[in-house]
Amino acid sequence: QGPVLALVGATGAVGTVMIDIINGRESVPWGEIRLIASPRSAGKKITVRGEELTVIALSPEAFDGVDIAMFDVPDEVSAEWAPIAAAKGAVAVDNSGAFRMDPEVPLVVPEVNADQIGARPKGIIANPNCTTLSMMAALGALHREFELRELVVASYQAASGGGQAAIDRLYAEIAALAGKEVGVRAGDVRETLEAAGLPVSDSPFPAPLALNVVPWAGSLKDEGWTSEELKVRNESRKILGIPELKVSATCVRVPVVTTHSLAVHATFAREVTVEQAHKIFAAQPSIVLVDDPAAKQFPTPADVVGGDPTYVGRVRQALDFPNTLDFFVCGDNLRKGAALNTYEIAEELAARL
Ligand code: 2RA
Repeated sequence: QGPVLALVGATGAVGTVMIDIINGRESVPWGEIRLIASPRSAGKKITVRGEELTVIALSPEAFDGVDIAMFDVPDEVSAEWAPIAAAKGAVAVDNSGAFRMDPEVPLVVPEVNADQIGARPKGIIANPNCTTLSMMAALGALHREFELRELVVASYQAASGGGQAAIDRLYAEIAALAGKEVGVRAGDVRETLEAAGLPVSDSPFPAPLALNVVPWAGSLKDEGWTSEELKVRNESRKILGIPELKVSATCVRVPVVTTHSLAVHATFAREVTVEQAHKIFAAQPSIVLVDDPAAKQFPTPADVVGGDPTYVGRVRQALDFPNTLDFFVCGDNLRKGAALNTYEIAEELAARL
């Protein structure tokens, strides 16, 4: 009999992708899969690997006999319930922001720092934020060879990072603007949305997102930085094990439904050529290299959404910065950026139980 896996938040957006990932696996190591959600969703039936399962309500007893509990719930729910699951003997793998920077909680990307999985004094392992995660496979692979020193990134983040309401808003804005000649005069997109009953004051975004880009993701932190930008800095340092890594990030929301992209400018201790970087990316199973400038081949969110790998392209040696590469990555923020990485940690744990 294999280990018991619980999925907390089974009916949410990431939980749904998680079930899709479990259903897509050729084989799974689990003796039992238990679906847990808020009392509101309890009783719902969901088919997992051909078996109809009934969602049960979140309670301490729900964790009885559970070996690994994956949490895809808001921060405050994880903060309360992951320790309860751990106290019941489960390893909690948490996709919220509640524990990521806790020094007693490893922050894991299996292809970068799987060795950290064993040291979990609180019985909790954290999954990184999707923005950081989207570039970690690529940076981890390069860091192993060339020693990363400095990182400058601009993100191009999809609406779905903001949840279902954010996706709905983007579709509504696109529908309201379709066929109209807007985006040609300052404020005309905003005014057209307002006339269609979509004032920006009702939006999860602080500006129109359709026909626009919005240099804001997350919440305001000290000195004008956003929470997303600080996560990129702090989480990259922790995952890569470089506490002094110099990082500067600008996080931008773009009118893409799903798949985050990042323009990465990474400086290493040693010289790295495009050819060497290509070889390293090509050798990493979780990376797909799409990089043929002459044929205009590079990754875009529209071409890679729904996929598991990190897609890398536009790899260039910086002309004016020694030991520095510029490249572009795309990763599905709901899959590798959230559900898939959490599940890969659970699989890694199952192999060690
Ligand atoms: C976002 N990274 O894209 C966040 C989601 N966790 O908004």
